[in-house]
Amino acid sequence: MNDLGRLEDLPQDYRDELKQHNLVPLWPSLRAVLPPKVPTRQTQATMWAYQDIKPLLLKAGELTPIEKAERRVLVLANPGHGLEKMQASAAMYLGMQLLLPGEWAPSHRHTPNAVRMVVEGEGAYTTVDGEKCPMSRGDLILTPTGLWHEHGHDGHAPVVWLDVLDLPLVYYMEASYHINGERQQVHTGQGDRAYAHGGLLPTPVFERTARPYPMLRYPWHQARAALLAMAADQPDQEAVQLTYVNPETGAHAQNILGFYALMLRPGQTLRLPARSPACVFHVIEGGVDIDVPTQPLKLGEADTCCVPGYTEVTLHNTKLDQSTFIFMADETPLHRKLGVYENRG
Ligand code: 1HN
Repeated sequence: MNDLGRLEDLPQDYRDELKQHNLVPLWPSLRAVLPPKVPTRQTQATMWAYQDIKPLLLKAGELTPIEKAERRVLVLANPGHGLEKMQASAAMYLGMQLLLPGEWAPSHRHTPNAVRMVVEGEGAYTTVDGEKCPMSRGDLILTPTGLWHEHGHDGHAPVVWLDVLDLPLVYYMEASYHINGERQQVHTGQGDRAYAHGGLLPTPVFERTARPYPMLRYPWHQARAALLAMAADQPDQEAVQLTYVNPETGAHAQNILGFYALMLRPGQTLRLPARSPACVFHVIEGGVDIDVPTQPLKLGEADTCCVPGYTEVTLHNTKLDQSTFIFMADETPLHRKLGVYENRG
């Protein structure tokens, strides 16, 4: 590879004149923005243990009333990006949110898309676009771009969930903003009931405008049962994996990030190919050792990690007598839409 000219090779008066006119020479920076063969990634393989997060989150519950926080969240920040950037990867934001019994997180809507993966506790609910979505461990609840959402808690113990947003991307695009609203009127009709059975679509006899997000809550008991049925149906199948999709279109449930549930059989080792998007893993049940080139990550129940794109990942179920269930989030829909998606095998 030929060496390109450096900035220091240029006379200072020429550099000063360029600067005055808001001009920059490309060649000294060309290799930095276009490195050979593999992109430079700030995203580092990083793990957040729930046992570290939980006491600090409960402490936040004592220190900061919900009225002073609106959303009481500790952000899972990737040190490779700088903690103050509050990003897990280039396009993904992760946060652990605490809601205490009786608390209320008021209604708002915003341009970034969000999902919640419930980590612990019973009795909380999120109302999204007028649909009241109860929250139980492992449930996935969508709050897609522009839809009103608010959280309440009628139970007796703290509830914690993992928020996954495409905030870093939407913010980078200078398209991130919110609007506060009134408490929503709850209507009847629940997507997880209407679309409870694969292959069977609700069919109105009169034309109705298609809703872009017909299913807002994906109960864990349904996803878990589907994984177990798949595993039993195809005992030789290597990867027992589901994608959370829009049941009307079969496309990814949201536009920018992809969401999946993965089951590892007892003791199973599964190699995932190097793909361009970064990926988040969160253990719903069981335990997994995750091998990436930089360091091994050991995840127990409720632990979360992020790995950069273009990285081969090997998962090993550390439980010999039980299956491990993992929630995954990645940037696949975004990469595919932009035409930069790669699977390097
Ligand atoms: C948000 O609206 C929520 O509604 C959680 O619970 C986390 C992080 C950044 C921006 C908006 C929520 C968020 C957020």
